Amino acid sequence: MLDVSDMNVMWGREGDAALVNGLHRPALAATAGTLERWRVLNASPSRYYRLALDGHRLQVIGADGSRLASPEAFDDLLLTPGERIEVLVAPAEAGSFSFRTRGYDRGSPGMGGGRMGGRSSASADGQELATMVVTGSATPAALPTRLLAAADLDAGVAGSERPIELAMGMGGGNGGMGGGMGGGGGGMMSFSINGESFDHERINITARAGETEDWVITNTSSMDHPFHLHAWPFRVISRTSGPPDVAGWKDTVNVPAKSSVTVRVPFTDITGRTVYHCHILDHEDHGMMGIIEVR
Ligand SMILES: [Cu+2]
Repeated sequence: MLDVSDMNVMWGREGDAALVNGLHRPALAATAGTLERWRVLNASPSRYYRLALDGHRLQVIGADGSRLASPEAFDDLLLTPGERIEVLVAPAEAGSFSFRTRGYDRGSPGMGGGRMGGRSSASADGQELATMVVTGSATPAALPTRLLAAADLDAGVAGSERPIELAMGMGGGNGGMGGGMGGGGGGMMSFSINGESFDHERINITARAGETEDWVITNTSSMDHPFHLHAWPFRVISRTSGPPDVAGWKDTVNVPAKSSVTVRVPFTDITGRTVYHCHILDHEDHGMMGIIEVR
């Protein structure tokens, strides 16, 4: 097992290099006049990517769990750990275009009474991930206009509201009953949801099959957390902070520092027991996770 400092766990480890399909800064061949369809997954354990492609807009056609009703154009897109997007790119002229990140500040643990190790929290600022190499010259290919019936994106009406509080702390506790320790270090880190750190023998939330709930996810900490719910996709209803959301069914949503996001979750189709958690793996592994049972 790697020896990891408490502060590295608080930040969430990012590693030294960002790879695309296992390669460092690969070239992606494309032809002018032909649509490119990219399915992008953020498989990094902690790293945030605010994605942009020089000279092109990203035409989003899908998010985590579904298509959109029609393509939505973005100049850049924030993709946090666990999130997926599907985009169309319409190259029109020959050249090399950088697929890159732009700066994004995901906050900092902001506590512990000391230096943060001199690290910038603006993850991968301005880093090139890959290059799209376009040959030929042509008018851009037409985009599809209709992808999914609007009714398929309807989350209905919520019958109740459930507060979900994401908290982390160092050296003081935040009410997390289990203390949030994952072993090692001897520190006093705590990671909790609704005041409880993960316990595999405790069901934290019981919901009723067939009902729809609004989850008001509040992040009390000074850094972002990507919240992930297994099994039951949701729609983002509103947020108090952060870039606009894509309009599709989601299973992971970024909750920026000191802000809240409301998502609507229909508990339909299946019953059973699974988990929800922060998708920064160091946070999840140290307790920012809970068990939900729908019955
Ligand atoms: Cu987290």
